[in-house]
Amino acid sequence: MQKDTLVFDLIRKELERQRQGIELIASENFTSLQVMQAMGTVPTNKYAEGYPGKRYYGGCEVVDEIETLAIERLKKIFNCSWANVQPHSGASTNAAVFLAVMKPGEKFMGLDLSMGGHLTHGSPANFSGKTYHAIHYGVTKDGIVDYEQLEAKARAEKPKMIICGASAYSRDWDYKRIRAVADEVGAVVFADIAHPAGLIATGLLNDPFEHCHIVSSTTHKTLRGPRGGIIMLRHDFENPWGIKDPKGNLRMMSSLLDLAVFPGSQGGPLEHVIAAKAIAFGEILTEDFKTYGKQIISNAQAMAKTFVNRGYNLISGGTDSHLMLIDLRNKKLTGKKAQETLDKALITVNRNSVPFDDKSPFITSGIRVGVPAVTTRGMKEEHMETVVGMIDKVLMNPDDPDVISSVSGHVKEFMQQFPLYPELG
Ligand code: DSN
Repeated sequence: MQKDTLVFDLIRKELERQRQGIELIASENFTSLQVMQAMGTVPTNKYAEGYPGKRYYGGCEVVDEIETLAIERLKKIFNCSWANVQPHSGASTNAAVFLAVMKPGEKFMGLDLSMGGHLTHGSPANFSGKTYHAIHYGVTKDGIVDYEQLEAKARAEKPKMIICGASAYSRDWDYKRIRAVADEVGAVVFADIAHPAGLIATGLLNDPFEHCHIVSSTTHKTLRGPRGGIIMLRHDFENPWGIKDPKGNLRMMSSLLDLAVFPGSQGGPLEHVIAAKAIAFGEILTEDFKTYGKQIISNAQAMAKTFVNRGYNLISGGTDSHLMLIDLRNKKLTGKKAQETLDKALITVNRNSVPFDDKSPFITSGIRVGVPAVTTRGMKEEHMETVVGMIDKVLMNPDDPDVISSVSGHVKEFMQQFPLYPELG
């Protein structure tokens, strides 16, 4: 068969884009070569609806071994008793958790999208906000989760589920405090750790599993695996909320969640991606990954300090994790303008609403900046100063093509010291 050069040329072009630029999107990372290689392999040809040992198709004995390996490694990372590695993405992961726990129209609570939350935590544009009754908590003027508001709303509204977790929030979570109020009102606590999972895996942030009933994550952010999702329970439990499966039977929480992934919301699992997840989970269990996690935190701290020293307004004043949210209003810039201008200089960030934003989500007043990808490229604390220096130069001269072109030249030269996939030639 003739090689589809059109597509492969575009893939090559994307490789060059990733190599040349400074990748600061907080949710992105660069997997190892073996994780990528596994994704392009033969399990993609296999249907395997069901779970290891309980499939609806023949010929599943090998993918059973792959999936079991992924599950066992994941359980070891987070010291869990049960895990599901089949969700195709973060959004489908969360859809399955909703399906397992909630009936349409029931009430739940999550961090407001405009305050750093995620679409699947109750945005009116998302299945979570359309199918269920979403109420929200926010952050204080200081940019910290407003736990008092969360508690007051939980007591007044008695939601069935409280979600902790965010997409654009730089501080650690007080899971214990959320569990305490959830116990008072009889709510399920669901932690979506898609962003900080790699830092939790390495013990660098609070452990949500100690206090949350259900934990989900993506696998492609700080966990540095393939694009996908996972759901975990530290301890399986008979659900005290009387939640029943579609046939009306009371079940253990693990069983409700398994049913909600398949057949509840997905069909055939992506076993080639699960193979890549197994490889990534193996990498996470190494000492090298612990070093990586520590370097992420050191780099984020160094970057945050440099931004603050240059007069940037960081929401909450800094970060505990891998990302920071910057309010650009004192710099007379919108998030949109900043993102587009930085793109021209080969520096990739995303515009982001900041708490109490007066601009639309399409324009925004802020940008979100994260260091997992540049840390994978090998950057250390001292490089953060160079990177912030380049960002500052662009943002202070957003309409000067000469400055932008000089910075993009500098970026290309600077990034040559951090090779990406040299094996790919
Ligand atoms: N889109 C992801 C992020 O950038 O945080 C969340 O799903």
